[in-house]
Amino acid sequence: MATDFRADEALVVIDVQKDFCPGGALAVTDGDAVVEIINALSPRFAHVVATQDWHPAGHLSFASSHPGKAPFETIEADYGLQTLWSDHCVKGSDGAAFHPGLDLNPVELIVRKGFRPEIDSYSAFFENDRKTTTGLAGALRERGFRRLYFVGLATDFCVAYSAIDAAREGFEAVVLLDACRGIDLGGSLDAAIAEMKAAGVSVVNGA
Ligand code: VGL
Ligand code: ZN
Repeated sequence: MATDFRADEALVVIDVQKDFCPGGALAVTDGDAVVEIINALSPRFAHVVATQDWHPAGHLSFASSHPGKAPFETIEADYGLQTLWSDHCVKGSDGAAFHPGLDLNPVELIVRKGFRPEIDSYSAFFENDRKTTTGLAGALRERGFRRLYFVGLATDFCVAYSAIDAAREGFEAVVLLDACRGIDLGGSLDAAIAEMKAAGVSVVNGA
C-alpha cells in the first residue's frame, strides 16, 4: 500500500456481519478471519467506511420467499438473474449485526443496502438492477476520496461488485484479497477476480 494516512484514500469494509461468519445463516468459510486483519488495517487509514447487508423479512433474494426454490438456485427477477440465498441479515436481527470483534470506532459512515423488498444489492454503490443508487459514490466523491481499498465479505459477491462499481464510478479501486473471504459458488471466486481485473480494479495480496 502507498503512504499511510492519505486524506484522499478510504478503507471500505464490506459486510463483516455475523450471518456471513461461521455459525451464521450464510456463513462464508473462514469469514471471521478477516476481523483481526481489518482491525490491524484500519489504523493505517485516515478514513474508514463500512457497509451492512440489511434485508427485510421475505426479501426477494431469500429462497424461502419462492416456494420450491432452494438456496443457491436462481430466479428471473425483473432486473435479471438473481441468486437465491438462505434468509440472512434480516434488519434488526442478531445475524445482521457486525461481527462483535470488528472495531467500529474508526468507521465514519455505514451504508446499509438490500433494504428494498424487491431488489437485492451486492454492490455498495448500485443495487442489483444496476440503476438504483445507494448514494455512496456521491458521498465519497463529496468527501474528496480518490482511491478506495476494499476488504470484507464476500470476495466474489459484495466485495467484487463494489470494487467494480467503484472503478466504473471513477475511483481507483484496490481489493486487498488477504482481508477478504469468498463464497465460491461454481467457480465464482476465480470469475470475480478476473472480472475485477478486467474492470481495472487492482487485486492485491498482502495488505
Ligand atoms: C452477500 C450474498 C447475499 C455478500 C450478501 O455480502 O457478499 N452475498 N448477500
Ligand atoms: Zn444479502
